[in-house]
Amino acid sequence: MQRLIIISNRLPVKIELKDGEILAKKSEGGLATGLDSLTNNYERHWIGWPGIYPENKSDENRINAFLEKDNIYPVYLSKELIELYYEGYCNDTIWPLFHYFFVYVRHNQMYWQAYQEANTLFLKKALEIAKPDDIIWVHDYQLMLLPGLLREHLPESKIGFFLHIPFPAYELFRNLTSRKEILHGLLGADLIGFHTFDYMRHFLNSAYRIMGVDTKQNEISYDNRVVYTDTFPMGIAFDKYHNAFRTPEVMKYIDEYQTFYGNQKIILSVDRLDYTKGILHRLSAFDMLLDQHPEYKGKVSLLAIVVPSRDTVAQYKELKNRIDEKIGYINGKYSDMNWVPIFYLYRGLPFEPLSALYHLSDIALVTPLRDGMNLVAKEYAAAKNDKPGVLILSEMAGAAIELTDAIIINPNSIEEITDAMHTALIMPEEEQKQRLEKMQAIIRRDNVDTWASGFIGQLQEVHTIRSEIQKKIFNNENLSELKAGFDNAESKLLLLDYDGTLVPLIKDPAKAIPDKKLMGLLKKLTAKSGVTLSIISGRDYTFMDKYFGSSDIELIAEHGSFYKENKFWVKAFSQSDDWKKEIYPIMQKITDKTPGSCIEEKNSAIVWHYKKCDDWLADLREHQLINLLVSVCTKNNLHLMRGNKIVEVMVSELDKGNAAKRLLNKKSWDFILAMGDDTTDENLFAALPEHAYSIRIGTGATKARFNIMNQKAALKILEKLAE
Ligand code: GDG
Repeated sequence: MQRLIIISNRLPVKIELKDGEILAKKSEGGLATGLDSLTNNYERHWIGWPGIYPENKSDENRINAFLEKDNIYPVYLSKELIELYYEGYCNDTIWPLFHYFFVYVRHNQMYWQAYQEANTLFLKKALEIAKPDDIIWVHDYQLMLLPGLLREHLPESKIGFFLHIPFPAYELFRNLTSRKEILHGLLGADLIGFHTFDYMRHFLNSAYRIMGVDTKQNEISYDNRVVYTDTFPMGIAFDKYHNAFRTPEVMKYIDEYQTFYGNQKIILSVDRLDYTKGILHRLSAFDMLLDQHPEYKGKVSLLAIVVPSRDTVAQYKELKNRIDEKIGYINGKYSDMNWVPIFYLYRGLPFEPLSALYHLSDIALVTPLRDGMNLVAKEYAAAKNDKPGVLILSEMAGAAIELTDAIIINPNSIEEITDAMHTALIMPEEEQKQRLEKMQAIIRRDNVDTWASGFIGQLQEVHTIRSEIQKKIFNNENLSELKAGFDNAESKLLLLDYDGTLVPLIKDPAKAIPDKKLMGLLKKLTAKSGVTLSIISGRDYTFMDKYFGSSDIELIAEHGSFYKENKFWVKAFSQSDDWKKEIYPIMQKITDKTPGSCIEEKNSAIVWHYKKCDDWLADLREHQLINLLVSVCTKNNLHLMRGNKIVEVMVSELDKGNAAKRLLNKKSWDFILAMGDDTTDENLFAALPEHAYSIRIGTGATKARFNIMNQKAALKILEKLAE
């Protein structure tokens, strides 16, 4: 069975030692539930921190043996490391930054060192457990360096990463001093998952701007690999929450609470103690509701459950004090002998009483200032059955993208939250039911099982694509075969592209001129007996003539519009230049609006270059330019082409394939090799006979027989032939 290794900061169990005895407390978290559903198809293993500091090796060994039965492998972290790595870098730097609480962010070199150290400890454990064919799925912001570390040691492995919290906008993320290292770490994965499209967009933008990587839709080319990103909104175990009210344990609580609250309307609020959850804003809104609508006094109560969390961190302690104070203030202001406005629990509740409260509450008030997803919102909507209710949901929670039938509010506006509570309190039951039905259909379909299997399924697919690419990668065996074929052949034709093949692609094409080493290599090759070497380029013939005019190389310029024969350049097309008068002003207009872009005019083409431009702006202008050009090109029978950071309009009779035919048909060649890196080279590859070698530089989809990783590798092949 395929092995699946989950790595998360916390294990799905918390270990305690009581009088020498090992106690394991199972966590009910969404992640553990979602992964349970995969156990039919995968052998699940789990690596993480067990939440305990064993005092000696023998305790460690006993805990290890106890957990290993369930394929669970603990990573032990010292108290000091937890302080600096978890409470420090994770919760004092990353958490506030990624949730847009910029003023709370603390940059501390010791935190960062501890974060690296902790990630390395997780790596060590993973290397003990993982086998080459395993799927490795790393979770969340505590382990963002781990995919990169794993990739160094297990280059061929299937590695996925899922971020449970938001990924912030570039303008915020760029402030992180270790931003490059974090991005490098994440880019070690094959697939990076986010809850929403916005988080993914922010990540792609940061990767592009900070690492200068090429991004194409949801793909990133990095380190000779393609990294995929996608959205997987996390769901819940729908049936568990939907059917809970039928179980005797939950029924017992429902009866108990119903008797206690009577006809009172209950507004429920459940969160971990966290400044991101907007608890204080929510309390202010409830204060305003009672102030503006005194008719609710004695009839409506807020039940605030705050689950203790991170309360050793200063900001959390302060938040706790302010919540206590505010609740005291509101209760003091409005309470009478028979009624309390706010019931306040500073503790977590077991599943059964919580489900009973979901079932009974008239409103759930879920108003985080920022939240990756928020599962409480989904749980409340799922738990509703015969008794309806209204979900008030912050637009800043990932869940708001899916649950559009909630009352969506801006959590910063006390007035909006207040109005929403009033709207919910007077909403007809029929409307409540309709809204719930629509939300339940979504939560039932996109549940936690589909989330987990969707991610793993896509990771497998991505890996299959990678293996397909890998199969086409030109390897040493292919090189030996190529060399033998070349040496044994009598007549040999080499068809070589220029930019991106013989010279690297650089921002300023004028500077991409052949150096001495390249000229020496080409000379050596052309001097070999039986060799015809041709450079087929998109460059104009003046450039080609300047650098290669005096050599024995067969020159083809402007994608085949001109070729050199018997020392003279021959024009290979019949169209007049009239079309240029229409095309040029269109390109000029777009160039004027796009700093860094420029126009290149050739004899048979006009090219708009945008290599030096900002990607986002270039993308916009490219679309605008193509829209403007399409009808003019059709009318004038011109070819409109998108190349590598260029848009080119050219006379339509020509392409590199047609151009090569003149040489291909000259004689029956024993050996043919064609190499190129751009879309224009695809026509060349398609025109070759079956026995020819064709190699595409880069990992893009191609008609060529092989791919090679980069331009340097292309030169190495030519050097081998020249030996
Ligand atoms: C992170 C992201 C993202 C809470 N109180 C009790 C209790 N809970 C359970 C809820 C829910 C879970 O805890 C909380 O999940 P959230 O999604 O609301 O928030 P985070 O813990 O901050 O989780 C978040 C999530 O990861 C998943 O990707 O949605 O945005 O911040 O399941 O039911 N459970 C019980 N008693 C409680 O008192 N039994």
